[in-house]
Amino acid sequence: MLQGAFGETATGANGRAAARSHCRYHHTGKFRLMKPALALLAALLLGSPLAAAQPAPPNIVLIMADDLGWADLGCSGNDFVETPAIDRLARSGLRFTDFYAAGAVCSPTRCAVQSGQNQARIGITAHIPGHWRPFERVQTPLTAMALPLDTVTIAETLKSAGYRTGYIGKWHLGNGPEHQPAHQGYDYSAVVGGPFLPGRFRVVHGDRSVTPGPEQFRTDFEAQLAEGFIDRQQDTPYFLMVSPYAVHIPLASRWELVEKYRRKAAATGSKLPHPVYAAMIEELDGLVDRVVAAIERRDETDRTMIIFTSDNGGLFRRYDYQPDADDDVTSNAPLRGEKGQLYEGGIRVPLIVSYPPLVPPGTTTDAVAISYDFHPTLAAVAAADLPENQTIDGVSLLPVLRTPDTSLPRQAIHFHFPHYHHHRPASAIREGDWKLIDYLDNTGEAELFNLRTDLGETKNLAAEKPGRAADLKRKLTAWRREVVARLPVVNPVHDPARAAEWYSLRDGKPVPSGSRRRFPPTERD
Ligand SMILES: [Ca+2]
Repeated sequence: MLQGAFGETATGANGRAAARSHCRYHHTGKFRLMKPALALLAALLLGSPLAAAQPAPPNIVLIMADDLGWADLGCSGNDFVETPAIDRLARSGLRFTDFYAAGAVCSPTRCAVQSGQNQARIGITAHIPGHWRPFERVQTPLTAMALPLDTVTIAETLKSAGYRTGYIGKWHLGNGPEHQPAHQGYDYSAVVGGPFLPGRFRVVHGDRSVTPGPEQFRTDFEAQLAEGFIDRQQDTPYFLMVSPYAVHIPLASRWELVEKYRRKAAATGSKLPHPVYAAMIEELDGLVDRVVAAIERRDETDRTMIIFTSDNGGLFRRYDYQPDADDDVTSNAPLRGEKGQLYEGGIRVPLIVSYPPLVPPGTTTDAVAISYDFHPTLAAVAAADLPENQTIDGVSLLPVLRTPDTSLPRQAIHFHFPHYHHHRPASAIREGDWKLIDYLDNTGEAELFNLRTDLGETKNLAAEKPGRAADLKRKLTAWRREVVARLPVVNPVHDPARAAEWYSLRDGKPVPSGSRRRFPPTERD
């Protein structure tokens, strides 16, 4: 019944706003819904109790972990880490099996979440400021160094519908004070910077009135900030984005938890994930637990949509691969590859959505969805208008949230990562079960995979199915032209012997990765 009630948003107290929002989808041709008059008629036929039960636009809490892989959770089949709160969240809602981070690294995905656009349009194609390898085959484009202030963010869209907005944790969409969440539609912000151990992090932008305790770890501090924001809310619906730094390197966690996973690794013979990484995931689970509990204490579970996801796939090892700098981190098996690659392991990530009045509990979906869908989805949930003058590449996932086996009206999703970072510059397209990775390093190489029969991307079918490969390459090329994607150019000083050398974009000097020391993994090290 409740599900049906939400289905009639075009008729209740928020009827006009919802109808406007739906019409906008209709105009863009992305979405076909009942016209408002028909919706009204349908509601009349269904009777007034439904209309009366219409829920108000819910609070929305979006938790986006950093570098958490697709296979790093209990609910996605990992039997080494313990994630009871996240697993409970999955049981209370819908888990996506085919959800993609729009980028293979941080900033591009964050750009897509905020804007509702594929980040290739904006030019945030690498983590800010990006890697620079001057002697590789191609010179790669610079990434944009901040999310432009005229981009309408998801916070600005929700504010226009009366939401109060908050941002906590890592931002990574511009370093200057003028590019922080406070200037991108967030009423409250506490941007945290620094690694995980006590005394090494603090609020760097926004609410500096809260300071970490002397023995407090970063993830716990971010949980405290999130609880504080939720506890302070009044009757206005709110949107809170919590973006903890966990489980990014440098790996560090509480000694007791690390010891627990070291013992577990010894007892089970488990090699991956790394015990410190497993402890960090459990800390992240604790953050989710505290956020859910804060909502439950206010008796607002039925009025709050909780979303949990990650900004890119899991990491094998740090980029410079220094022995002892950071040991092997995780595996994304059965997926191939890792963060920084367009193989599934770099981009396929967890997504869980819980919202009892709308989302059927304990369900999964294989609907193909991507980070730039959040903006139009949350706009639809909040009955907010999408920006007038900003292309929205995403589609609303609302039909899937309501009915998980619904298919979405979209042909393909696209990735553009023209950088050297764990792999070669490339773009990719997924259309149905097929995926093409098109390398942009002047080799003309492409890989074609069928994800239904070969989830692990073990068999490149490009030579076997040249027609399919050519068709997808043509579509991907057309898409790159449409979004004016920045491309690498041939490097006149290409030197294979020096290709792996890495220079800093900050000071133009070689990165002294050979002298990198390992961070202490616990407070006792
Ligand atoms: Ca990341």
